Amino acid sequence: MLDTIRQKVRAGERLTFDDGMALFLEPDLLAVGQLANEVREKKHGDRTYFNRNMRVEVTNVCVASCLFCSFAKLEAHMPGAHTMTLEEAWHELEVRMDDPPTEVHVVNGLHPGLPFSYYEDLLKGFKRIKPDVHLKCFTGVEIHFFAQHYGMSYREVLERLRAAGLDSLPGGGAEIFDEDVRSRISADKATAKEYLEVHRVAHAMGMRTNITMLYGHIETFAHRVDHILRVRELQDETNGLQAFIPLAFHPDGNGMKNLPAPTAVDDLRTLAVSRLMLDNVDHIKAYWVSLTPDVAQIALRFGADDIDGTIVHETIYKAAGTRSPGALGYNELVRLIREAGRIPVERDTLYNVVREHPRAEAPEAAMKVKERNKRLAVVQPARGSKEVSS
Ligand code: V47
Repeated sequence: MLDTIRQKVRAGERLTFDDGMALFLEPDLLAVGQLANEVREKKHGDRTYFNRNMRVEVTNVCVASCLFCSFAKLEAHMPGAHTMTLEEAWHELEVRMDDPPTEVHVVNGLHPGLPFSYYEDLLKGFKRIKPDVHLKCFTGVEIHFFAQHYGMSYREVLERLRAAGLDSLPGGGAEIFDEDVRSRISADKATAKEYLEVHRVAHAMGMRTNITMLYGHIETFAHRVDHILRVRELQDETNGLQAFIPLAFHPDGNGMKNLPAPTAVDDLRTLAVSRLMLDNVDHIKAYWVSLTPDVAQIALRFGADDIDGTIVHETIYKAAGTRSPGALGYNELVRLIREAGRIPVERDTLYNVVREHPRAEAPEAAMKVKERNKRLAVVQPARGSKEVSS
């Protein structure tokens, strides 16, 4: 079966639902990865994208009770519930103006007690501080909630937010589109149809968006393939998607805490299958916060061409028990990508190149090992310590 799929991919033929299933069931993970890598290299060569971004989660108060969420609090008075004042939210950007991000990414709970002007003022304030910052804010689920809660159409919500400074939508809230799974893990928020319609409207207005997929909980491979195909269908229609982002489920502190987290093999396979199925989406993102930097680095050989950014202050995955650090420095991201044998390309949110770094040269890397061993010999002369050979 893999041979047939390989031929189809090389001939530029589109893969079917059955092909997607076969890729998920193929025991030879490396063969699947290699095929995805071929497609990735055809599209992007060694180039690997990242950006200088920061996350702000202004409120975790949320009327929805998603089974996978460890972040939300149902009511504002509950312990651990927080909502930033506008000044607190703006301060997050103000304190980073020495080394400013090019993107602010905002994701929130669905707070029932804030006026719509809070969100408009939030965006205006960020732009006042840094007029050229890209505001990638509010998931399709949040936009649907705003429309319902404040009595507007999706287009009206998006137009008002765009007038206040919104530039694009992040991909959160997609979870799994299959209606049965969705009704079990997140029954009380935008349906798959509504979520996709928000993205359709945003694209019609010329806004770019991302879409995610939350995998590794109660869904099956068939649900994942179905999800990916719905993304492909929307992209055929609108061509407004920039990146697809598979998100690995983290079980700590939520309603599915008894489930094991997906393994690295599952992570790499899911990224590879996404790359192979989504022939019309330019970028597959290996979100290092969800995967850990180590797995994200390997993912750059399994179809992924983007690793997300510096992040700075993430709370959703922290609450769900991620082993990833809360932030990665710019140089750490560059090193991570270089050591994977790729070329680090700093991008802005719309994938315009900000800076392309040179690739690592093998002799240089070897020299570094020798240099480090010399230093180790100096700082660790302790009894019983072993020589590190280079
Ligand atoms: O919508 C919540 C997911 C999303 C858990 O657009 C969880 O560039 C795993 O949307 N385990 C928010 N996942 C993050 C997000 C995102 C991330 C990176 C890049 C982009 C982008 C968007 O996180 C939520 C939800 O699907 N999530 N809880 C959990 N326990």
